[in-house]
Amino acid sequence: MKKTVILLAALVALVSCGTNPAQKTTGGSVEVTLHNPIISGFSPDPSVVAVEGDYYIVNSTFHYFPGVPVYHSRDLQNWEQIGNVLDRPSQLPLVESNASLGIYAPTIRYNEGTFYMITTNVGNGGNFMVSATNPAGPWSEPIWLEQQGIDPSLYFEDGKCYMVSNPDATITLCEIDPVTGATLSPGKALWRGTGGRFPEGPHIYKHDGWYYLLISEGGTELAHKLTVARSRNIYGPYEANPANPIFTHCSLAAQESNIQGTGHGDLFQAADGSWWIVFLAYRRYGGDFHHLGRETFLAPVSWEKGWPVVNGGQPVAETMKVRMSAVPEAPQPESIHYDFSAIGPEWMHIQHPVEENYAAKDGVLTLTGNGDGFDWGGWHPSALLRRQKAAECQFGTEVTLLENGEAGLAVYQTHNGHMEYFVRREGQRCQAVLRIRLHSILHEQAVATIPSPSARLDVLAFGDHYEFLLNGQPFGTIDSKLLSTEMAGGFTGVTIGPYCRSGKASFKGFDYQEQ
Ligand code: 6LW
Repeated sequence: MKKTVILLAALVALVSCGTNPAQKTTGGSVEVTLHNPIISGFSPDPSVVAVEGDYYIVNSTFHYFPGVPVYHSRDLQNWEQIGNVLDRPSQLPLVESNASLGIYAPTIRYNEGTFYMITTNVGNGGNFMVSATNPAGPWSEPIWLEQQGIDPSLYFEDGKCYMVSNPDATITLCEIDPVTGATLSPGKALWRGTGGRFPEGPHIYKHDGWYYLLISEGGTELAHKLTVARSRNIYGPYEANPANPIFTHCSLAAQESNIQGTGHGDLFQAADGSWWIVFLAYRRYGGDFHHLGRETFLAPVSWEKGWPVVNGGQPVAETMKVRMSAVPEAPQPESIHYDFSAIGPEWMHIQHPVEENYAAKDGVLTLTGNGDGFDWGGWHPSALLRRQKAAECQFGTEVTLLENGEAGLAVYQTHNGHMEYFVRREGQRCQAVLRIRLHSILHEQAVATIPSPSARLDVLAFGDHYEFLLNGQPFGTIDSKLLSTEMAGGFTGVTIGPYCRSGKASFKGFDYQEQ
């Protein structure tokens, strides 16, 4: 009788465990809810490395300084920015760089105690790599590499270091010296993909005695996809997976998804032996438009008949059930008041900052303008910009013009598409202005005379539009599609923050709150 009761209790426990929607346990792994993107906002071209339960992701940054953020996680869901790889001008020349030039896709790898990051600086030197013992930095000075093409990646094996990139739209491999960067073997053409345009983003992995070559094709827009080939020899010949593409949202199954442009991935094995991929995708708002940029997503990978399968062959979603060895904490919306006592690694500039134009003291940021705004040729605006990481959020500041000039908040996508919400002071005349630049159009959407050169400027961001508040009162509205990549171009995403184009201005902190 006693035995029956125990058995029954065990059965009830098992059944209730099995039906708990939040968490199911089998064979040492739990079913959890994964929230995508894992790194939101402008976070394209992710590459990942796993080192004993610590995971690091890097992203491309184009004309921004510092460049190539490094994010750390231990649970694959929550990622904290621990630094930037390229945080000194000597590592990152950005002469005349813009949102389509500069730092393209980086790769991060680890070998025998050293981290390596390899990438392309388009327009300022081409392919280079840097190294560090701590991924938070400092990273070395750049070593410039001979083999060109974009999206270089590294693969280490038996004391050798191989580099792949895509010169002449052909994935090409050579051996290099990781210390000097010297080329040690002639470039060997490996694969041109399955016929999609822009074969790029190559990575080499070894699994079960095969070398796998993962690439992206189709371009970084709607037709983006991941394809794979394999060989017993790193130099080839590579045979394409008959089931290519192994992942794309350019499909019937995913045509209604708000997540599109999936591609540019990097495979990795977690500490528990499970396989995953990080990749980029964008989320659409207000139709076929995206303004937050390409973001970093995660999906599980299985191996079937010797080939990697992403997410069981299914499209990904913003929340999805996956199996992990532990339940990660649900990510929390960010809510932060910056008093500028410290400038964290998330703050960026367009090209290199002119240091003497920035000062922070007692919770007040003071910016001095040098005439540069966000149009073409305004290469060094006095501006502190961070990623808008949520479609629905709110940000604001209190600005005071200390001299004649223009200063306020920037909502910046590219030199061709940006908004400024600012105070203009000209002698006794002070105005609040909401202005948008879209290619050849420069439009002042709202202008109001204000009694003093101070104003509280707040922006409420919704998926498809922005609303602007002047001293707490509605001031204007602008569609976010006008700042979308489809309209404004570039490879980036919206960044926001205080700026001063001319004169001198003080900012009483900066608030950023996600919904
Ligand atoms: C990047 C290329 C790509 O280097 O876009 O989506 C380019 N993939 O791989 C710029 O991000």
